[in-house]
Amino acid sequence: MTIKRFFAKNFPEAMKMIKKELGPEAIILSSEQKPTGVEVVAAVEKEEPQPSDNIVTLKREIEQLKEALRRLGAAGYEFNVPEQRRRLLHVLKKNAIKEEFALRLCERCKDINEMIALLTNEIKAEMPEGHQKAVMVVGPTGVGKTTTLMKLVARAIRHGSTVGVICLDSYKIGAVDYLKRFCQVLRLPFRMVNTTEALPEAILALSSRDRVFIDTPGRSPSDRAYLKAMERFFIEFPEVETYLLMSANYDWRFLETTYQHYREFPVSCLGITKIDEVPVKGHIYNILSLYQKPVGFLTNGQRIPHDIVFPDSKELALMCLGVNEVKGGVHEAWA
Ligand SMILES: Nc1nc2c(ncn2[C@@H]2O[C@H](COP(=O)(O)OP(=O)(O)O)[C@@H](O)[C@H]2O)c(=O)[nH]1
Ligand SMILES: [Mg+2]
Repeated sequence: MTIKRFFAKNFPEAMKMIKKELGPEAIILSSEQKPTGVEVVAAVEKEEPQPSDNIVTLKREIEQLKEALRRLGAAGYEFNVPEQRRRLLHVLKKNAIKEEFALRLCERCKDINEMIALLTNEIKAEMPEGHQKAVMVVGPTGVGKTTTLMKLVARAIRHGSTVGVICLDSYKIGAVDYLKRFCQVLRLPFRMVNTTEALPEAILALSSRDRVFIDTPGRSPSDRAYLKAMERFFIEFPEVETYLLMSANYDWRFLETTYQHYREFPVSCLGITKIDEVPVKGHIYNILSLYQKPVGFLTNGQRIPHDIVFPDSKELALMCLGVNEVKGGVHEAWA
């Protein structure tokens, strides 16, 4: 409905204006005599133009096209993958293997057995223990360095080695105390150092031990000064083995950021922590594809010394694919 107010000298003139502007169907809603003339409010019911059937059909088709494009986008490159490999791709993605890695893997295999063989070959599992006397555990804050170090110390003792412990982590008071008590109970020599520069001396002081484990600060990977000091240490003291810890529950963006910070470190192996906290294990593949380093061990819980495992390449491949191998070579998740 259109409503409009008109002013005219008299009523007949107002009606003329109304008819001209609103047409013959206009109705008068009110009129009022004013000192200078008359004020009339008139209205007309104007029909909204209805879209023709063709336009309705066209609109619907456009919506359908938009939806098809949206789905095409969401499915990514999958449309280029031959039918028989789509299932492989779906399972890789379901297990959280990053899409670009999943596609590259699917291009190279046509069934699950080939995929297991490929991953087994690609994933290097290697625990470089015993090659060097000193082992340093590095990684982002809260990744599990101190906890893992205690698990590794307990294991070394079980294997008959004499062990010393150095702590460079003076920032997390509680965590240091815990490590200190752990060493007291096991009667292990324990040294606390506040700077990277003091590390070589502390390592030398423990040179009578078979193995020396070094815990490092829980600092943010964006702490450039700390990272630079560590890089200098590695240049001056190259005979230290470095285990870089990454948590299985890190998202890809965080992994990429940490990679920028730790890639200058001479990493001997990766330790992937908190695999008990993720429902699927493809993250392991993502982490090692990024770092291109062997996996030394996985940690799967908070219990010291129990929750640490040393899987081989095939076990890691099966884990990443979410496959349980059962008798006769049938793979449960794929049966
Ligand atoms: N669920 C789970 N928690 C872990 C694991 N490893 C360490 N944690 C926990 O993660 C938290 C941080 O560990 P901490 O060793 O202090 O990390 P740091 O800051 O890197 O030394 C603690 O609560 C640990 O008990 C693991 O494999 N699984
Ligand atoms: Mg710590």
